[in-house]
Amino acid sequence: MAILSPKTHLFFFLVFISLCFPPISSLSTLAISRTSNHTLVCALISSSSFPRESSLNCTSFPQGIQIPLNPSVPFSGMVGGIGFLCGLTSSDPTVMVCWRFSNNGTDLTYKRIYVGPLLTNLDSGNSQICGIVNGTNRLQCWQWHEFSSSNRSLITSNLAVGQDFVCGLLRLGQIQCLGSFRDVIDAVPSGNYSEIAAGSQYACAISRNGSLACWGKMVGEKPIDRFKSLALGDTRSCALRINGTVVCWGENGFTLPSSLSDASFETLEAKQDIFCGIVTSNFSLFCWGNDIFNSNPAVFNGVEVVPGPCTTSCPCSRLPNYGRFCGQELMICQHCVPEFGENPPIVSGSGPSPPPLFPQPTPSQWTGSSDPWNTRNVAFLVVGCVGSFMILSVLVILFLKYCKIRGCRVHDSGRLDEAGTPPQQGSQTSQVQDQVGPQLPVLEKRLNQLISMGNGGHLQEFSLLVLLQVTNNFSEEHKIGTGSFGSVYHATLEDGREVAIKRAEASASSSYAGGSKYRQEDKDSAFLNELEFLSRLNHKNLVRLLGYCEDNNERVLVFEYRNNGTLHDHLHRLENSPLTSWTARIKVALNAARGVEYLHEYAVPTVIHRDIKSSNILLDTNGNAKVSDFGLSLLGPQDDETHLSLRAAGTVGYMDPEYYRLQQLTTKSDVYSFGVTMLELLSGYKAIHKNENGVPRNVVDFVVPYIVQDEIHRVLDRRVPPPTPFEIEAVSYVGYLAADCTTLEGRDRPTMTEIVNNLERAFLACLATPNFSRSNTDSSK
Ligand SMILES: *[C@@H]1O[C@H](CO)[C@@H](O)[C@H](O)[C@H]1NC(C)=O
Ligand SMILES: *[C@@H]1O[C@H](CO)[C@@H](O)[C@H](O)[C@H]1NC(C)=O
Ligand SMILES: *[C@@H]1O[C@H](CO)[C@@H](O)[C@H](O)[C@H]1NC(C)=O
Ligand SMILES: *[C@@H]1O[C@H](CO)[C@@H](O)[C@H](O)[C@H]1NC(C)=O
Ligand SMILES: *[C@@H]1O[C@H](CO)[C@@H](O)[C@H](O)[C@H]1NC(C)=O
Ligand SMILES: *[C@@H]1O[C@H](CO)[C@@H](O)[C@H](O)[C@H]1NC(C)=O
Ligand SMILES: *[C@@H]1O[C@H](CO)[C@@H](O)[C@H](O)[C@H]1NC(C)=O
Ligand SMILES: *[C@@H]1O[C@H](CO)[C@@H](O)[C@H](O)[C@H]1NC(C)=O
Ligand SMILES: CC(=O)N[C@H]1CO[C@H](CO)[C@@H](O)[C@@H]1O
Repeated sequence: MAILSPKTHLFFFLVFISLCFPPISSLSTLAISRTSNHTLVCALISSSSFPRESSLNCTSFPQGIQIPLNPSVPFSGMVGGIGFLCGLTSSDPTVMVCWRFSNNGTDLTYKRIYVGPLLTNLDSGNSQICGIVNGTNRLQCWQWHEFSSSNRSLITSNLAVGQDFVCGLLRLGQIQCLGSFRDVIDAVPSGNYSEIAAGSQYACAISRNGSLACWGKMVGEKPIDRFKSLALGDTRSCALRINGTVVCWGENGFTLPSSLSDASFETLEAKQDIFCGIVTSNFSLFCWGNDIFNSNPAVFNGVEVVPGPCTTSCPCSRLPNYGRFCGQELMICQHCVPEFGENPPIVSGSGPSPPPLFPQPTPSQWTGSSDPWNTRNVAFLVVGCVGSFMILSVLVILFLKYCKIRGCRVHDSGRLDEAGTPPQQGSQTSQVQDQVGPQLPVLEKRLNQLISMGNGGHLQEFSLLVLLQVTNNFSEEHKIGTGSFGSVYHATLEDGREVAIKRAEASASSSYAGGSKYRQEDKDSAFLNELEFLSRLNHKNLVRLLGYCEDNNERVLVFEYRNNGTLHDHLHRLENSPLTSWTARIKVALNAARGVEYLHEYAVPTVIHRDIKSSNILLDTNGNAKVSDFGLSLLGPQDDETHLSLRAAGTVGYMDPEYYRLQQLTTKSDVYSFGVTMLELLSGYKAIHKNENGVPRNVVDFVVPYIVQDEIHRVLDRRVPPPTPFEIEAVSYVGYLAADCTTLEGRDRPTMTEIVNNLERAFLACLATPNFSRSNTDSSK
């Protein structure tokens, strides 16, 4: 067996630790770019429109530099340096685009320097940019050859890039610096830190007790106080006190302009000699450092700048009322602040040893000493990780035990009736019922398997009584749609979850019951087999199956439900359609295509959706799309040959003519329906609609001829402003793609993977004007 060096051990332990705790995002929502004569200040401006995504806005001081930005491309962060600005899109995959400009801003070039997974951290010095890739925690730098990705950076947060060095914090708060600038690399202080920043030739960090440590070639005296954030330039520095006010120091007695000395800031940014900050009270942006700004520091006054990146978790507190900046389930973090009252303001040097000041992030409490490789720490971490896993396991076991005793599922009312036991009054309101009736062994076994699979907590059996109650006996006012297999009802469960309940047509179930050559147990087992399979489909662009209800005559599936409307509603029903840009529409198509691709390519066995249409694509408030209604074949008649259905399922207008003709169902049938949906997205016409003379018309017959003659502009949805120069190529590209999808012969249509790749390309093309988009995706030049 190979003997691993302590360093290797350490590496693996830290990899292990990073898997245990998700990375902390530190992107910046404002950036400063400099040229010798200009300062360009860029910020994410919050938008109130749907989808709720912020737009990047840049202002040049004095006027001159103009970055051509597509207003409908959402950005999540940005960095600036000398003669460049880079923005990180909030799309998936994440794209980083950079603009370079000459001194007077005229010589603008554009380059896409990164396409890939999310970057959790991004920072730039005057000329170098580094980021941390989500998932692997790999450090990636651009324009910096010695930092190959093979270098073992363990930095997980607070990336800080200076001139020829990069520093950051490790998981437990220790500092790591890499690079060739020895003044900084060789003087890294030990201890626990909550934030770090880099100037061009020095760095400062805020220790867990709020005091400041600086090393390298700093100009001026560091102030004595307690701080929560920093911004460092070339020879000037500013720091954010814990009460939100700013103090500055540096060359020639640099100080904060007195007009800002009382203002409370949320966050700061610096480049060379210019500093900017977002004011806490109204999120306006103020800058200082040269004559232009000092005389009028308000840059975006009265305009709300997004005060921080939207992220999934925070190490300390989160900003109140972040909802208007971020979509669902995202939040904006605040800088970590040492607790008040614990420590008197710092008397430098000695003092009582600091009490643990950070109640929230558990990892920090495990930091034992300044030696990051301390075995005790690692042991604690291992115990922590293993411990939480064990707690989880114990919970699962307890849950299973509980279920065994209490019975977490309800027998269908049919059998209860047969057993002559009337349903109890109280049982109607609860999915957990005490009654355990006579059991079908097969059913029991399969259910136990389902529950013990680990999906157990996810897939729930609902009692018919409960479903009847929440839908008021499947009443009309709960009905939200009728699909090929039955009706869909909207309801709110007792626990507050909103669900879509899909119930098979009585006719379907009777035809199902009619084919009585199988024993009931076999049919139940087949149903559960399929359910088990569906419950394992898990993709962010697929609506999640929550549970089911199975009864002699009832087959019901329960799905998650987000009441933000279907694509059909957004295109045809809502008065002022919120899908107001071509970029947003292409994004919806891309999202939906990814969901269908998952069904076709990654589900084993392959799932053919059979009923793709705009009303089966749900949108959330961020303009993300989820495909619903897959697996509804469960609710249809059961045939011996699943792929050779006699009753062609689907919706008129979307149905593959080849499937209709040959009764041969393949994944290419879904591709056809998806193509119709894309035509709908582009033209705004329903799949079947009436022309000017009131004659019904098919969107394929009407729109495709224009597309193939390169005249798509004549049939584009008028409710969306004409494509911007950024979007023109992308829109016609998507048009051709939709035309390909709707060709008559299935074998001539692209696969869903090809569609996803093409839509991705189209979406990326929306990021830049054609003139600038010729560069490739080379990533480390
Ligand atoms: C940027 O913001 C200014 C006001 O601060 C506004 O006039 C301008 O239209 C915005 N530009 C873009 C592209 O949104
Ligand atoms: C830049 O500023 C210098 C003086 O600082 C001036 O001589 C030069 O003309 C300026 N260039 C432009 C393009 O404004
Ligand atoms: C900007 O600078 C470039 C050279 O860097 C020069 O060719 C161009 O004429 C300048 N434009 C203006 C408007 O000053
Ligand atoms: C980041 O990586 C983690 C772990 O690999 C993953 O669970 C998460 O979904 C990723 N986040 C994004 C936004 O890609
Ligand atoms: C680091 O933090 C731990 C607990 O939070 C503390 O015991 C230890 O003294 C700290 N180390 C330094 C150098 O401050
Ligand atoms: C913030 O704290 C500093 C000293 O730490 C103090 O001088 C200043 O008055 C305080 N400002 C406010 C607004 O509390
Ligand atoms: C925002 O707050 C700052 C500082 O408190 C103030 O100077 C500025 O006038 C405010 N702006 C608006 C538009 O209220
Ligand atoms: C705060 O922490 C730093 C380093 O972690 C230490 O040098 C300093 O003495 C501490 N200050 C107080 C007041 O505990
Ligand atoms: C900054 C740093 O440590 N760079 C190193 C990265 O790795 C290569 C070899 O893989 C070294 O040559 C660099 O010095």
